[in-house]
Amino acid sequence: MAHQQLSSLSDVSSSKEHDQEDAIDELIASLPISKGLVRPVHSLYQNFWCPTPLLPNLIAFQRHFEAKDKDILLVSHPKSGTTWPKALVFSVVNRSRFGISNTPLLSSNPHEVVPFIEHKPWPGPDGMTEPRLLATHIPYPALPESVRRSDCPIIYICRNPLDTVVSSWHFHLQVARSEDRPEWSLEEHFETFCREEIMFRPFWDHITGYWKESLERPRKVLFLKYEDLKEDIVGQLKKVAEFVGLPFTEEEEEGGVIEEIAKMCSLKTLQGLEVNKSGKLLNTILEKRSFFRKGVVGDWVDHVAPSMVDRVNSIMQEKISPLGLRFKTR
Ligand code: PAP
Repeated sequence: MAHQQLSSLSDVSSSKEHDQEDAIDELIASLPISKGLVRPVHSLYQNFWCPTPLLPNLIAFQRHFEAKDKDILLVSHPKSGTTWPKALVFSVVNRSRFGISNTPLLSSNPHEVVPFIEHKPWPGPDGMTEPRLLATHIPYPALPESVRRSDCPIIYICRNPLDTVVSSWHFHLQVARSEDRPEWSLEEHFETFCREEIMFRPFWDHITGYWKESLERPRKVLFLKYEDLKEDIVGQLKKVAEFVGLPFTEEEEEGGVIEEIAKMCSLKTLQGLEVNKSGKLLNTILEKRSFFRKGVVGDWVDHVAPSMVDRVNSIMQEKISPLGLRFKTR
């Protein structure tokens, strides 16, 4: 009898799940779509363009994720150098569990150690060791309610938009080659970027959403720039450690722990590890090595035409300068 009741209960809950899945499929099918070069299909969902195949995971995350105050969320716009802070934040947060000789970064790619929530079928973060360290490209207004309401810290990383375009072009060309899709020029890529109908865009709304929140709630959102990490990695690591409530002790500082973390997470070290030289990330078509390229600030100078620079500068003048946010693009 009890067994019968249980199985009818589980029938009810699985039929509810089916109904919910059907409702999500219907919702996705009703969204405006854009087809283009970079990824075959994007859908306009809650005012941002999302690669359509990621939407079921993303919506499940929005609906079911219950943030804990101890969670840490790492957010970025794609190709802002996210791989680097994933390794850095993981090392800072877990430094009492792992040293440089046994860090999981030696045997796993940073994207495996700190997963993107939208790449993981739900239940995403179940069974993760606390504090749970998660990443996403979702814009601020679309984060799950529980993330915005709770005290869980958010670390946002952004990068000079011109370097981001160049990095993104190289990355997506590699993906296209691996799928035997035709290639496209940087000029075409730039135009696609300006049209904004791809990859968690509009870009400027993404950045300013987190920037404004970091000004209003500095204990909730830490806004980092890739260029600042390059310029002063030790200072930035101290900032991150304080922000997540785990400041480096004097002993650690004197013992060179910060420099050790910086070296372990450097492009040179991570790129040189066997684990990052071949193979694909779980559940994706993405080559692990494609996340490591040059990592140079100002790489755009060798690629981008003056007309593109002028166009980006005038957009920045309008959209971000009034908010006190600047990138060096001259
Ligand atoms: P994602 O948004 O798909 O996660 P993301 O890591 O943001 O990718 O972008 C990769 C960029 O970060 C590459 O920049 P580039 O194309 O200009 O070279 C990559 O080289 C850079 N990168 C990856 N790991 C590091 C690191 N440890 N230090 C510095 N830069 C890094």
